[in-house]
Amino acid sequence: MTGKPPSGDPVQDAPQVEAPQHAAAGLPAVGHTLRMAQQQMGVRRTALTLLKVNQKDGFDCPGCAWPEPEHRHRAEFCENGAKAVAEEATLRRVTSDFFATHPVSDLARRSGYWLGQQGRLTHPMYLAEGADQYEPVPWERAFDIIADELAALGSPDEALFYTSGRTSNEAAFLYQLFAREFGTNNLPDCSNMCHESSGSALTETIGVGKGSVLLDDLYQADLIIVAGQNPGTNHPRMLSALERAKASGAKIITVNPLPEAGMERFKNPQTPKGLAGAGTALTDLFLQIRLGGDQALFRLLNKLILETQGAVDEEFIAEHTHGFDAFKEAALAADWDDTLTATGLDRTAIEQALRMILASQRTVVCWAMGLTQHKHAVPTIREVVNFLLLRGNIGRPGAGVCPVRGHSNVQGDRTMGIFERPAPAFLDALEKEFGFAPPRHYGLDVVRSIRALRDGQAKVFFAMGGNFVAASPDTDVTEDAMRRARLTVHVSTKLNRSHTVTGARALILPTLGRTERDLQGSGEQFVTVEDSMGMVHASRGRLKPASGQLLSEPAIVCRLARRVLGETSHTPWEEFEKDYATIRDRIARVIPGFEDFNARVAHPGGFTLPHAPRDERRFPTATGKANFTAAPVTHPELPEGRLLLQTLRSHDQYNTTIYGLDDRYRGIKNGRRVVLVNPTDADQLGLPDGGYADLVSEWTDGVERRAPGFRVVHYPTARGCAAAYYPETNVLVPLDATADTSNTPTSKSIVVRLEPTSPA
Ligand SMILES: Nc1nc2c(c(=O)[nH]1)N[C@H]1C(S)=C(S)[C@@H](COP(=O)(O)OP(=O)(O)OC[C@H]3O[C@@H](n4cnc5c(=O)[nH]c(N)nc54)[C@H](O)[C@@H]3O)O[C@H]1N2
Ligand SMILES: Nc1nc2c(c(=O)[nH]1)N[C@H]1C(S)=C(S)[C@@H](COP(=O)(O)OP(=O)(O)OC[C@H]3O[C@@H](n4cnc5c(=O)[nH]c(N)nc54)[C@H](O)[C@@H]3O)O[C@H]1N2
Ligand SMILES: [Mo]
Repeated sequence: MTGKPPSGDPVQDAPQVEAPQHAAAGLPAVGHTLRMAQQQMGVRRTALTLLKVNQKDGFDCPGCAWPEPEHRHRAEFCENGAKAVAEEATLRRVTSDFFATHPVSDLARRSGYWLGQQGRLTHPMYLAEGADQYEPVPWERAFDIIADELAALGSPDEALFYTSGRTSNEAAFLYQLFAREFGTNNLPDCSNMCHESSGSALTETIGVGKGSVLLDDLYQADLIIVAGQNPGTNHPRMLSALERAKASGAKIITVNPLPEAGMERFKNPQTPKGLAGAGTALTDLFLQIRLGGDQALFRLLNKLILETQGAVDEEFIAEHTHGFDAFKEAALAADWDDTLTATGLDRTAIEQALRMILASQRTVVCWAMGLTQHKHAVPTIREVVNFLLLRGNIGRPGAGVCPVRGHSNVQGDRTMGIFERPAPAFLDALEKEFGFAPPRHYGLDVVRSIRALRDGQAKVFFAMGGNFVAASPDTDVTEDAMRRARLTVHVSTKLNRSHTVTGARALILPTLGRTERDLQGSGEQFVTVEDSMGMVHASRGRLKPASGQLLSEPAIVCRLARRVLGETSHTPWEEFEKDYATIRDRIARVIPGFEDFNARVAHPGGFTLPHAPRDERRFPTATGKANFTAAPVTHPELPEGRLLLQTLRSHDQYNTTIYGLDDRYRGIKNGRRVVLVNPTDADQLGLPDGGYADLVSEWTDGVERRAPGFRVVHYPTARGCAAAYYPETNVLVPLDATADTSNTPTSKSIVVRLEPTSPA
């Protein structure tokens, strides 16, 4: 199986390599931001737009889910937030004419970068069966096409309703309501590939699948451990919070196979010292761990804590936890040598970490994809919970779990019911409020949806945002599966790969972005989002929409629901479309924590959702207590001559949206097909720096998956590990390689061999 690099592309992927940097942001970031923004938006629009990002009367940055501080700077955004905004607020347009000159067969040869660079989608487009060209279609006809295909299904479970995490609370609530009135819980979402492991582990152990800290907790912490996360690129505003925490005396331990510039030093572009000076050193102790070694590390640390006199919080354990004895027995069995093998760390580094941990009265652990995308991701995160419970680090100021979410409203979408395995209480509330019987059996997640398409069990694929075929694992398998659908529909702002790999028929439905004014029957609307720390606030777009033809996401769902469900639905879809406040009134009645929603969200800055473990040290788990767990410790096995590959983000991309071809902090320029390899490993494997290699993944199904033509870069990553960018490497991730319990693709641990080749 081969994922060929796209040809016929004006962009040449010709990587140049410099030494990696050791500090993030500062003046170069500001220059970079303005340059990229102005290319897309021009000078005036750049100034107008960027000043509204994350202001109390402005729109929520579509960049990431990091919360807004109470005291905001006039420019409360970051380089990568600005790129996300520019990508949406661009003045470039993909009109109906564009599709007339670019048949699908042409678009399918283009790179994701090229597709995204064409600009905003302006008109609903339809690809008829057997056709090679999208044609403009009136909205009503588009809804007819969808309704016809849905009506032809043997069962509602043959339809899939995917969501990416930018969708607002209002749109997400309506979307899941529509899917369930239609009769299915098939609501796969990007979370299935992202923080599902965090949700699984936290729900089981503390009873709430979300983080338990607020920004103030970070400022009050004595110790912050950042494991498996690269905030300098993916959550740049987190660096300001870490800087402030350090100023109040916090220590930081970074756990990562890569030395990431953002965690080394931060030059805050919002302060004169940060702009021009040396900035703040963030990391006090860097643990350069091997991929997948985190469970072993935390298990050993737990043993060492248990063996230290007076180190565990006995009162907390006795009063609030369950399962301590079994956990203690397992933890005491942890072995130094096994841990050193699994982690690649040396003993003194772990002992130093232990001293910092014991010296801290208030510890926070932050993590992202480096922990969630492994086979043993769920037990790894459970071990982090064990670690925090041991010293009572949950439910008091300055302490707790902090899974840092990705998409700007991915957490809110889940709160709104975008979940293939909804809780019975949620369905009960929906049933009571809307007077229909929602389906009670579980629906399909992302990986199961792909299998269902592949096996002909699902026939209609509808996506509320995202880029499913590029973001999903096993690109060739996923693309073949998608081609077997009867109908594929994408509600999108920008052109992407998923519009070119279609079912027999396909629709592109262009929608408003966060930055744009949303005018409906009752006047100008706002929407709401929930950030990574459970804060809910309003988001108001100000820009003129990219085209007069765009419909908002809530409007699309309302019109679709009316057309598909007709008389059978007693839900006031028309009223919802006219006035989003009426949607919020219903959310308030269905979802706990949203009581009096409209009044509370009118408050500048919004409100914080309740979180029982954080607020009252109450743990709504099956045992009624916080659960210690005692899973066996594992780590990825690496056969001789192989490397463990992680697939990660460059500094110039937002998931499958490629902003540019540089990864500034890692010293990579003008290309994305690079593989970072430890120099000692590279020498042993006969891979010179600057040479080229195919990446070949080896999986138990015996199929060899190949990503050709990567430039080898000798790079200071942990031994045995390699790194390359996603989505190019998704071709290597087997569909069946998923995390236990959460079913998340193991995008951070793929066994590969590197086959030297000549440059493409
Ligand atoms: N600019 C920008 N911002 C984004 C995104 C984007 O693409 N671009 N994506 C958004 C989304 S959806 C998400 S989910 C987040 C993702 O945010 P991150 O999780 O920071 O994203 P990744 O690039 O996948 O980086 C994973 C980090 O974990 C480390 N790592 C990998 N494996 C391991 C491991 O086994 N153990 C440890 N300890 N570390 C490991 C990697 O070296 C890397 O530093 O960012 C969000 N924000
Ligand atoms: N190998 C590998 N694979 C991964 C990952 C990895 O680390 N490695 N990370 C995984 C993670 S964490 C995630 S979250 C997923 C991301 O998966 P997705 O969320 O599906 O992918 P995105 O690239 O974020 O989606 C980008 C598209 O969203 C559309 N869009 C942007 N804004 C809006 C909007 O406001 N409304 C609508 N309707 N559409 C909009 C645009 O058309 C754009 O092309 O990928 C996962 N895949
Ligand atoms: Mo994500």
